[in-house]
Amino acid sequence: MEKLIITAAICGAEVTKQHNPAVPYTVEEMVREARSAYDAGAAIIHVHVRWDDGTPTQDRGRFKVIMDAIRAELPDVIMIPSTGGATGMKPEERLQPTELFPEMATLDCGTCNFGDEIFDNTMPTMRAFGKRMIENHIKPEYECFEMGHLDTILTMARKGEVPGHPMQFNFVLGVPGCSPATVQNLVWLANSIPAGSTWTATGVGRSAFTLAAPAIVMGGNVRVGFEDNLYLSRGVKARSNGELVEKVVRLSRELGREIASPAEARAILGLTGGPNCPIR
Ligand code: KMH
Ligand code: ZN
Repeated sequence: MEKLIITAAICGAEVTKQHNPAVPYTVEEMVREARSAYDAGAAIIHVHVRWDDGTPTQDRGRFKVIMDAIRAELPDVIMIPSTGGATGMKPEERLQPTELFPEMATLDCGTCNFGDEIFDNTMPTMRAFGKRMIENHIKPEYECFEMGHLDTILTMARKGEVPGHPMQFNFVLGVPGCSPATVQNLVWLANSIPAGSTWTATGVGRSAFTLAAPAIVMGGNVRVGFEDNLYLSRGVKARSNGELVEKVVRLSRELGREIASPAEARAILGLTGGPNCPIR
């Protein structure tokens, strides 16, 4: 089995310092959280950005400042900026990080309920995002929140509307209103992707580690971080993203799977850019 790739979603767009005071907003806080996750074993940082007051933004300039600062601190880390942003944002606003030519970026695979909100990803939106990623040579991480999202994106890949083989999927399970974080759902999704693809499991909230454990055993990869989970265990808030990553590392080692470095993760994911390519 390949080594385990751990992604840290250090910030997200929905959680705030009221939920957990360690949620990062400023450039310095983002670098601090990226460093804590990296030191604990994360090869990938999933990047959302905020203004200093915590407001989520997809502003290209803010992404550049924050990704440059993380790159200066952690030259080899893989960054996956979000094109999902926050619910309610318009497609053009969301696409701004792709103008920085990152190695990878998220591509969300369909519309869904998202708590009390609607996360809007119409077919024309997804076609526009796929076209941009093909043009800018960005490998998408296909975010599936619903079982049907997988079929949608596989059909689009067959038509050449989004980048194809080898595809990287992130099964984000447990968002209120979307597919629940069950082992059955994870098994179905992992068994439904094309041979040679890679996948990651993200269990939202209390499912973080109960979804991580089967993903580790099944040969998938794992995402944790404040975007998805604020607690280390029942009633115990994580003091950093690094603490969440450390728990995944412990689980993985107990289960006999080693942790991938960024260079090893690039090889597993088929990323062709060198460590310094992300922002050209
Ligand atoms: N904030 C969510 C509405 C992504 O990064 O691509 C969407 C999200 C997905 O976080
Ligand atoms: Zn995200």
